[in-house]
Amino acid sequence: MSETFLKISELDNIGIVTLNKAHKRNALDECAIAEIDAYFSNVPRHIRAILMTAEGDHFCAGLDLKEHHDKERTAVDFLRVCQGWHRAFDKIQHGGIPVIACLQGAVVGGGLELASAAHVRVADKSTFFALPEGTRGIFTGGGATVRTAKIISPSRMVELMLTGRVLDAVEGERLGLAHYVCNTEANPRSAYDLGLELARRIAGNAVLSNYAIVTSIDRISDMAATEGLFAEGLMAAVVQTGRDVQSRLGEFVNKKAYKVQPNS
Ligand code: 1HE
Repeated sequence: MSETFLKISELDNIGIVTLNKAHKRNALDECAIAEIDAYFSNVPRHIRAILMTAEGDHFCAGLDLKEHHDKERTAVDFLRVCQGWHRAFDKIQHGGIPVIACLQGAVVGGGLELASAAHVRVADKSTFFALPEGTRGIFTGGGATVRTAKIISPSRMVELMLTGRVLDAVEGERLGLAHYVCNTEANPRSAYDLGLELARRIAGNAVLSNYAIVTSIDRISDMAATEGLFAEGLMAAVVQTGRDVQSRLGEFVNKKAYKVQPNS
């Protein structure tokens, strides 16, 4: 039986998606992208958050360079490859279910493009980020010019690509590539443990709030202010009148809800 790229499991209502080709540093070939697309096209209805993890010392080494080398693709072939990545990663980002990525080791090239599609990135201190495409004579094709540039700014992405500079976990956190750095003195938990705790917490939010958060904020940021404010109002009108609202706000009104506090 041939090995699959993704290992899928569940913990209660959390989907756990594990990149499972550690011997190739989880490099992304055409089958890997097809499996990612298939899972995120059809997430089981009871899943409320997804934890994306990876086997081995490295999250993902990006495009399978051997496959690309061996296939001798034409420009049209590779345009189709890119469109496949764009489709799959768009389903991660805009599928309506929060995705928490647990990172370690290399998060490079297409691996960074994959991580950039997740909504929360929790990095082990071993994590390093890079866009080595320039040094390999190629270009990003899995959405970095849109997603990663939005996170770190186009100017920083240009500099990273031109120089091939490698950022460590803390530098990545400073730029927004990681939201948390783990396995440190200040935060001794593993990235997996913290990622799972965050996934559970997020899964406890109202489904419609999570849907609005992960599908509308990024899109609204691409709109002009007038359209953005209108879209925000529409989204809020749907969410604020949703099924869960009366009971959740009732808890606050009846002084049974938690209070927002520092360090929570
Ligand atoms: C691979 C790949 C890969 C490893 N494609 N096979 N990405 C890169 O430029 C990163 C390329 N990889 C590396 O720099 C290193 O492999 C790592 C820093 C990630 C890990 O180093 P290390 O020492 O742990 O592993 P290794 O010995 O380099 O690799 C182990 C095996 O994985 C080896 O295969 P083997 O058959 O000799 O055992 C490697 O060839 C294989 N491997 N990375 C194919 N990327 C849509 S466009 C996106 C554009 C990009 O993503 S460009 C960035 C590509």
